Amino acid sequence: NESGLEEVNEFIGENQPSIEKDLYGIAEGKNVIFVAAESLQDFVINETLNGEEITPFLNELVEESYYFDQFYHQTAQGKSSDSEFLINNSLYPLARGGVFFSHATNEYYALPEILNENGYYTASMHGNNGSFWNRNVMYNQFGYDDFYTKDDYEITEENSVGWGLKDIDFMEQSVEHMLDMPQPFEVKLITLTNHFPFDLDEEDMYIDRFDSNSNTLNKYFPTVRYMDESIKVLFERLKEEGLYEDSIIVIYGDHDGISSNHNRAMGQFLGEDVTPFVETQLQQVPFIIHIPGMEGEKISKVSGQIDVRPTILHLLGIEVENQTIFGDNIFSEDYEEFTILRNGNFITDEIVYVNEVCYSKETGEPTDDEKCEPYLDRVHEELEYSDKIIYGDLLRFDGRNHNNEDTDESDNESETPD
Ligand code: GP9
Repeated sequence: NESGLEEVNEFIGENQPSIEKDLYGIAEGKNVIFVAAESLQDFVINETLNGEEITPFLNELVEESYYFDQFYHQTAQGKSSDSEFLINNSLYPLARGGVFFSHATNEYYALPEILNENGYYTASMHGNNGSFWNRNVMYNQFGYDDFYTKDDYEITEENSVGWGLKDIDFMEQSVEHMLDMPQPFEVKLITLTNHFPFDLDEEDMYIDRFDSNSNTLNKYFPTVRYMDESIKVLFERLKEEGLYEDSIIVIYGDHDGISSNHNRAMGQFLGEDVTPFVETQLQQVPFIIHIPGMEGEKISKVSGQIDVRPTILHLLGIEVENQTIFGDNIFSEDYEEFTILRNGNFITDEIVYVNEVCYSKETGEPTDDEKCEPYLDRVHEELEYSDKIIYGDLLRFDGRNHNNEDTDESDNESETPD
């Protein structure tokens, strides 16, 4: 009921996104191009395998972008779809199941809808079925103007691998579509090639596989390298078509690609045992904001996907009053380094709490429980309030949500990727 929303908003209280004047509105009116980097974890950035860079393009890019190197994914079983939920709503996904399936007809007040209200055309783009993760249903509630799916791309046997259209071809064809879009636009490019089981054609292998007892980890590096190349192609094509200068490009890793089943092999790559502490650090994914003409900077604040929306809206100079959200603008001086993972683990600038053990970040060793205790109630409450919004469909009382009836629903069979 309505009082449920009031209670949540009371809890959120002053936790409205804070303003840091320097960067406010710096990207006003620009196109926003999100790249959802499938399974991209942060440990590959600035790393080599057999002396070769794994992500040469991203390594260059982070030098001339805002690069958040302590940024965590906060997804659960809904994987890629959970990351979309977080980024568009600044709410937590559910602990079990996928909110894209269980609560796809709820009312939301999502980022595309806010951007629509501010004169943007919005679209999500994916070289696979529109029904994966029930996106074609959920997107109606997010307010996307259009959803480009495999029917909008030229897909052949030659330009496909694994799960569908190869990322380089996807980038090239997506830029073609962008040329027909009204500006400013917000698009989300959902990449695919770096998806388990990380299959790749020989001709696309820019680096060799790793050599360990995990075939999955071994194959991960060449597909990451391929995705890196596809992002380079995206930048080149945007420049060639004159779209680059008027766009900001926002790249985020959607979730981990290498699960704890591969800890031994991962330990071999990292040169250290994958303890629960290290495993939590491995949940870091890259978050890169590239604004043409700006130098950017490395920002080592602990942060997460829940912060993406307020951070981007801040750069665009779009203020939204009384938002029911749990993230904050990472650029702000008041930003609190306190990131909650969906399983209840959490990270601050000093500690990492994993499976009820409190670790010192400095040593990676267990430390006094007292250091973690002050946060425990907040973790519990924040996740619970976010769940209440979803279970109670509380945003229907917000009054600002308008369903978008135009999104393509022709492909209505829902599928999970697993
Ligand atoms: C499916 C793709 C992959 O369309 O986005 O989803 P994932 O398995 O990574 O959640």
